[in-house]
Amino acid sequence: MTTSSDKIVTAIAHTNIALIKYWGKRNAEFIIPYTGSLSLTLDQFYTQTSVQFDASLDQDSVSIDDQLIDGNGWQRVHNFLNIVRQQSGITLNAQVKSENHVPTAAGLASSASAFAALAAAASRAAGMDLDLQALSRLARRGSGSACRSIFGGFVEWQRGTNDADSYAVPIETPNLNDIRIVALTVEKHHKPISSRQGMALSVTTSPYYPTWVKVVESDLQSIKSAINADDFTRFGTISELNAMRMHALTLSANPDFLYFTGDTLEAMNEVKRLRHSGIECYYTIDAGPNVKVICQKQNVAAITDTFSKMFGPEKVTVAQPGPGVKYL
Ligand code: 2P0
Repeated sequence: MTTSSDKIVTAIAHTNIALIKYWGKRNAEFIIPYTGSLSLTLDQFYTQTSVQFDASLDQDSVSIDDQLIDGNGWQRVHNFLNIVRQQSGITLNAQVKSENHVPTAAGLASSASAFAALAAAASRAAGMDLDLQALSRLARRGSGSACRSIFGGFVEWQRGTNDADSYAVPIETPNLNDIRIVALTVEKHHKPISSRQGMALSVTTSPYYPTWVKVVESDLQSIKSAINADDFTRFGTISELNAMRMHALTLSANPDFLYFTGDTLEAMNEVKRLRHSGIECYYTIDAGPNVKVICQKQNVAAITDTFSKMFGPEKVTVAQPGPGVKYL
C-alpha cells in the first residue's frame, strides 16, 4: 500500500533520568534489555518533532535544530522510519524536523526524548493510531531509554523477553512528588565511548555482568517499595547505589573505560558532604561526566547555592517530574 500523506504531525516528549539503570541488551536488533529499569521523566528538557510523509521527497530529510543532518545520525533516523513504514504500510519518504529544548548544556541525553517524540509523530503521520503501550514499544526500537519517555513521572521499563512484551509502564503514585533533580554540567572531556558501545562491552567482557542482572532485580523491587512507602531516604540510597553498580561495569570491562572526570568526583564528594551535614541528597550519573543530584524541594536552594559556587550558576539546572508524550 502506498499511502499519500500531507499531514504534518508534531509531538513533544520529555527526557528522563534513570534511577535504576538500563545497561545491556539481550537483543540488539529489537533493543530488548537484560534487566528492567526505572526512571523519572523531567519537566525541563524536551524534544519537539514534526513529521510529514511526502511523495515529492526522494529520500528522508532530517533536521535537528534547523541543521540538516547526514551520516550516522541520518542513518539512525532513517532506520527507525523504515520500522514505521514497515508497520504502517506507507512507502513514502519523510521530512523530520526536530528541536531540542534543553537549557544550556544541561548535559541530559537527548536520545530518549528524541526517539519518543519521533515515534509519536511518525506513527501518527503514517496513519497509525497506536496506544501508549504500542508507542513505548516503537520508541524502544529507536533507543532503549526512549520507551520510558512516553510516560510522565516515575516509569518502569519492564524488560520482557521479546518485541511484544518489552515496554514501559507508568508508576501512578502521589508519592515523592516533591522530588527534584539538580542537574550539574561539569567539565567535558571527549566521551570515551558511546553508551550503546559501552553497554555492549560491559555485557561481553565484565565478569560482574551476571551479578548486575541479579542485583538490578532486587534494586527494582527495593525502589518500587520505597516509592510506595513515600520513603525518600530509601529511594535516594538505592538510586545512588545502583548508579555506582552500573559504573562498576565500565571499570571491570576489557578494555576498561570510565565516564567520570575529576569534576564528577568532586561533585560526588560534595553530595556526600552535604548529606552528612544534614542536607539530604544523593547522586546519579549516566554515561557521561555530568552529575544529577536527587533531592527534595525544601533543599533545592541550599544545593543549587553550593554547586553554583563550585561550578558557576550556568552549570546548575533544577528539574521536577515532567509529563508524558503529547501532540500539538
Ligand atoms: C538509562 N542509559 O537507563 C541508561 C543509564 C545511560 C546510562 O539508556 O543503545 O541511548 O539507544 O538503547 O538508551 C543510554 O542508552 O541506548 C541509557 P540505546 P540509550 O537511561
